[in-house]
Amino acid sequence: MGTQRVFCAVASFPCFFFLLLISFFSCSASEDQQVVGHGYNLRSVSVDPSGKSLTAELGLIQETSVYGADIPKLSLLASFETSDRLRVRITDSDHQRWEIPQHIIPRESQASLRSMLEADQSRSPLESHVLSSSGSDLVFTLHGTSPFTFTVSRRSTGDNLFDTLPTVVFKDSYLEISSSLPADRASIYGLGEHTKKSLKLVPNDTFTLWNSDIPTFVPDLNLYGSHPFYIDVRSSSPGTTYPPGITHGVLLLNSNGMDVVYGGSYITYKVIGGVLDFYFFAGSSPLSVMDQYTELIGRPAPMPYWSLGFHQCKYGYKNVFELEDVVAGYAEARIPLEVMWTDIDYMDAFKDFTLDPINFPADRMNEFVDKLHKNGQKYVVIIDPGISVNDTYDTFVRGMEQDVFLKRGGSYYLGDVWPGPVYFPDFLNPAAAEFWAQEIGIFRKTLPVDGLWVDMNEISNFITSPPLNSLDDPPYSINNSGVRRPINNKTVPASATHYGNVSEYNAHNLYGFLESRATHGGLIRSTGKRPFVLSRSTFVGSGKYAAHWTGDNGATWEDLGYSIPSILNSGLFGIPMVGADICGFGGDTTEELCRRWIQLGALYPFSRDHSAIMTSPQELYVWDSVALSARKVLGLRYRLLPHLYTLMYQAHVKGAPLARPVFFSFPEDATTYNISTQFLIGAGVMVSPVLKPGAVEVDAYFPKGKWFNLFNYSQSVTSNSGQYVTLDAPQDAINVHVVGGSVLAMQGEALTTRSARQSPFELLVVLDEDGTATGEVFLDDGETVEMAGEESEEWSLVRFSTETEGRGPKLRSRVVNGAYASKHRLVVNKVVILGMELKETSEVSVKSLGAGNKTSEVSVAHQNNGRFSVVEIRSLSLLMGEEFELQIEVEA
Ligand code: MIG
Repeated sequence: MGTQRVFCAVASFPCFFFLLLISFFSCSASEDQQVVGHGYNLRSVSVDPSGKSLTAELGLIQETSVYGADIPKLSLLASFETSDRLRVRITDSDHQRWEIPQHIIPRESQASLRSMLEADQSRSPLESHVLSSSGSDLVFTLHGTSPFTFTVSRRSTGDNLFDTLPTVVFKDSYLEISSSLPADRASIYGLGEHTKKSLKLVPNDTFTLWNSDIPTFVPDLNLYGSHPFYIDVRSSSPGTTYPPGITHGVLLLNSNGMDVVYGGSYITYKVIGGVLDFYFFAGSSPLSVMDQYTELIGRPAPMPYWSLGFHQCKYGYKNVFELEDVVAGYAEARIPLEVMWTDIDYMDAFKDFTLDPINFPADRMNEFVDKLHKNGQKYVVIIDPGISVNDTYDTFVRGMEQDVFLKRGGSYYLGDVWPGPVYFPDFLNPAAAEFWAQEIGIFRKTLPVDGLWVDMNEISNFITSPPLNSLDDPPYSINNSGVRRPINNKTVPASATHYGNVSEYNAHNLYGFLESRATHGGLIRSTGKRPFVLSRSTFVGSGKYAAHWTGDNGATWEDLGYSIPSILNSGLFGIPMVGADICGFGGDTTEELCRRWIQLGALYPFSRDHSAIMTSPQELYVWDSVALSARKVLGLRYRLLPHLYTLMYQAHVKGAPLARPVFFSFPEDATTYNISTQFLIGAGVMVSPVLKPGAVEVDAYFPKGKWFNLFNYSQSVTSNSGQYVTLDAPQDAINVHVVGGSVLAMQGEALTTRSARQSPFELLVVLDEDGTATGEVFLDDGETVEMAGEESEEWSLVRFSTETEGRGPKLRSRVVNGAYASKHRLVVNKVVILGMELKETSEVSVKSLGAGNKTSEVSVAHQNNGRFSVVEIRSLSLLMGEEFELQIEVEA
């Protein structure tokens, strides 16, 4: 193992690649045996008098011969937890099984289930049973008695959303359930984490969920996170009148390893433990599914304002001087750099919470971080879960004293990662979270880092330990690594035991979540501020605590393209703060690829350049042409910061992703369901990047609306019913368009978010065909732990709307909370209106009503043969915290 680690340390990328190749040749996939269960019959049903829940007893019809003994009696509970959320849970009637602890995803307890059933033995089986709560569009129906099936259907359309097959299998280590799907009308998204070329799932694919340190540059394999969640966007069925785009969500809340087979006309879950605990989210729009989903799993964490700035990282920065050089390189090139990062290189022998005394000495590092802070910049470092087993290492000694490490067979489990032999903190143990918070606190006294990056938390392990018991070798092999590799491969073995006697077998997929939570909590305790945690491994609900990056991509054009489905998926999983390593992690990038990548990456929610050790430099100033694009597109990003931050607020309060699939705003346009190469920022800004070498044009789809180029406000496309347009995309440009109907809050361009925030606001009002537009801005200090929390009044939310009647558009603001804006006297000094149709000779004047404004100077610029005009109103001084109206008057 030692030699392999040395090899990895020298060149991590080739190492992954090499190991992967080896594995393809040395293992062959075992047959995917199709179990056809005989199902269960319905023995009794009872409906709660409230009509909100139904329980049923199920009995095994006939044993099947593989994967162990069948469980004879099952209990089913269907309940409306809210009017938009239906839960269907099936488990063993007689024995308690592993379920995700309440402290991870708090939810309604099922303790009363058995007593309800036991209390009434007199019920007889029914032919069919329906649960439909008057407030809900979802209907649950039990069908048949032997075997039973169930459907979840939509009342308003009569559409079957989930329609189970009679072949349910329920064994100790193997559960299987299938639903048929309307192959021609269901568009499915989600089920991650995987690298896929297409955002929409393509039929006849198996989605394996088992957190693994497998690089992102290999498509289709199970990656770092597990999210057994999908959304299903339905096209209209022939003969019905309801519109396309009606969307629902389905979560199987289960942390065990699984294969999910999507066959187009069916979906099959093959799960190696836990219970069948389904949640159906009624939608009916993609955004309302996200609201309902994150209401259950937890709202995305607010991120500090600074984290929306640009980040630079590299594995292999050798010393503090190199860090200083990189920071200076950005300043000289006048490219925004908000956050400098350091990978494992800074540590003393790869020990967490230490500094290499030679290359990253504490005094010099403090000077460095201090200088960053004075300049409005931040510093983030990596930590790995494995704690070096070393009696002279204080963190290890304290961890031993506090007994926080993961065990196996009665002693601590010994893994092997960068520092060599390690123990892993068992984050299911509250004492481990406490230990972690303490260590973060102690380390931050040595060096006041602003955020933490938690890597390798799948858990990645350089060794595969031999099996100890049956947990290490379950009867059904999920398709780990695409070759049904053992679940113990390069991770902590399944037979390891966590706090509370929970097996790693059950908790494996939760580790990254738990480490993120502990790190988030530790940072709050140490800084008193809103934390920034970046985690590689994730699970359902990780967005509550962490941002995510897509892991080890390659510096290739394919990987540039994959980044779009990957970031959009993370948004669907409730982790909207996400990005891919800009310019590519593994291998040497090229000038052209890096240029196209920063054009796209400057518009990722989380925008960070990162690369592997030994790769050629790819900081944005390395090539002049890359620097030029960086200044241009990061310039737009920084001007859009108030808008991005408002999107963060919308993510936090209702789960809306920052980066969204195009169909999120245009669900009634079925062409958008297939788009994987464009995306939206928020509701109305569309990004159409170049993803191919040599290309200077891009074919972009424009859903219905008036679209304006956001860089120069030229009117680009009026799309009456949705159309493809070939756009110019010269080497230095990316196409970003804003659609009519939007009001965007913007500020000035700057090199840091701190100085951008000191500039006055500008409102960009983009009129739709009816002359209307809406938008909002959320403001606070960007670092208070809670966003718009109950104990603080120090925030603002202002809504804008424009209507056009008579002589011209009228823009008005509605202040939901003006406290923060008023206290800081935030001012709008410019309003730009796009989409008015003026003659060359038209005279435009402005009347302002309400707050604060005295004089204003109006200028009108005409573009596109005078058909669409850019009306710019300057020298305003409208107070953001008070309501105002601006009436634009046009004299023909
Ligand atoms: O074994 O810390 O995905 O971003 O640079 C590799 C070194 C460990 C993997 C992360 C990557 C990081 C690298 N890490």
